Amino acid sequence: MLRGYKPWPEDLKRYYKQTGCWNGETFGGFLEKQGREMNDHIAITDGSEVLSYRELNNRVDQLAAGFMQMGIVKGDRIVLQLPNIFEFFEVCFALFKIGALPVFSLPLHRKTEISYFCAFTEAKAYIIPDIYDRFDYREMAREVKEAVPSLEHIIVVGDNKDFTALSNLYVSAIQPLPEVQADDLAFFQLSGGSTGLPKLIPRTHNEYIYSLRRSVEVCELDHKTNYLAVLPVAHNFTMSSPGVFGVLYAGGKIVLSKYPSPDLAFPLIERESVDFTSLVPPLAIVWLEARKRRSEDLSSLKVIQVGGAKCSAEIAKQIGPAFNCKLQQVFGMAEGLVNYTRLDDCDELVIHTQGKPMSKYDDIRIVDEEDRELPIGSTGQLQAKGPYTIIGYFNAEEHNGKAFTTDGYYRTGDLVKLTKEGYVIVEGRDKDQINRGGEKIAAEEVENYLLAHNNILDAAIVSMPDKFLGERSCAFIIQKHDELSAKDLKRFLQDRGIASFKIPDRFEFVDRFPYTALGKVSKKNLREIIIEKLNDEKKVHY
Ligand code: OOB
Repeated sequence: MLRGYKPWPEDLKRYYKQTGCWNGETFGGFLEKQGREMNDHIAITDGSEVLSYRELNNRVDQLAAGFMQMGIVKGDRIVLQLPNIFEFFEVCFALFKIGALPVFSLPLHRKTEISYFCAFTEAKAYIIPDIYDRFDYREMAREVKEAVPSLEHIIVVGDNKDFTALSNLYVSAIQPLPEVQADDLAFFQLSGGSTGLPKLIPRTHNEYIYSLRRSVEVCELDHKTNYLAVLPVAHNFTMSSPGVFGVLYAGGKIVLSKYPSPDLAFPLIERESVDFTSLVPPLAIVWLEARKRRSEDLSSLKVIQVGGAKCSAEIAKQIGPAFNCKLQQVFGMAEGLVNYTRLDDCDELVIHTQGKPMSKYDDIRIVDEEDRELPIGSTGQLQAKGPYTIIGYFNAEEHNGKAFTTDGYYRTGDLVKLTKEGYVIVEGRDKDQINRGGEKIAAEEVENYLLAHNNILDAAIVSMPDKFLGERSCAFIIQKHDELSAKDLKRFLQDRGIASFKIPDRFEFVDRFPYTALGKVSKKNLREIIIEKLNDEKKVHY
């Protein structure tokens, strides 16, 4: 058993098996089955090349053998940082088949985050593209390798320079592969986080495949589904709600778009008869605008999902009519619980709520600050437990004590209320996080990076409202000497190597912070200060 991983207790395991939620399938097992049953049906395309289910399964077997030959064994952690390309799937399923554990980082993560993921999970390998979005991942990998000597292999998709080429790892398949059980860990995802560095989310085959199966049912996917992946496939939304893994589970076709822009996505929708896709709210706004001036035939679209951040009713209203399809709101979290509006829901629910839990085994409650349950209709913190909601982060015992209640509920940090139909309306948040158009920023993480600057005495980061992204981030800074500029600090953070979305959009230099009665920095007051400032600036502007 991996140190730091707290397995599910036996009574819950038994319960979720008895209820049929956990059905004993593994990722390797279901791909194997699809390889046989779906055969020549296309599993993945990028609009020019295609891979059938049989080919995908064969290539996965070859790669699994290659990984084993290089010494990767069951239980090894492998940090994966791949964009929306075929190899993402081949690598994932090859690792699943041998029981090695991908750690899913995002293409925007940089050396600080990646070094931490590699060191924290004691990863044996790190898998990257050569260049993506004008960024050379091999250069970053060199620095990561220096910082994490335990890392044995850097594997590159494309031009490998002096690292291992993924293309050389497809060798003759060997059988039998190591035995992988449905209760085994399958991979790690990252939490959006609110304290310090992102926490790692451990996932077993059983629990995650249940969420796929249920998502496929709720979203009505089948082998005729053509799903367009425009957001990063390594994110939980695009991966499993129902996402690319859901599509493979249903036997449908994944259409990969490297970028979400309409220039790329709209022609793919037309060419591949895409009927289902997932967007974050800012992207929905971009697509709505593009729809007015572009001429592609998008009539194949049946469902557009919007999630990751609150979609305003104003935007939600426009999507169905503009694309002549259904809108589905998705309110989920990498830790588990996913809420969907249903495809036959009335407009009122689809436009004004964020859906209801996907499973009847999801157990949710709304509580006050003392964890006392509130009546329907009151706003409070959402807590959740269930067959695919984790019971603890990896190797984070102290944090787990705060993030989960003693009776096993995950504290989502979201402030919500329930409608009489049991649908969730997201009203706000009581976690120290900024949701920048779906990308999550843990305030404390970025504050700590800033505090490493020798001219910064204190830093506090809050959200500020933004018409397009919903929220942007604003850093309040107390400096030691009066000499810093926003530009200096942006450069400082960039040089440190962190994901660009975490770099504050705005810096405010102040002499002191407002404090609460308990002596903590009052982020509420800081948010009010910046809102007032933004309003004043607007007035000056007009
Ligand atoms: C998804 O997952 P994460 O882990 O990146 O972020 C989870 C958090 C939630 O706790 C909530 O604060 C926010 O993102 N959120 C939403 C939302 N969907 C997510 N807030 C308001 N409205 C929504 N529709 O973001 C995620 C995972 C699976 C499916 C969909 C989204």
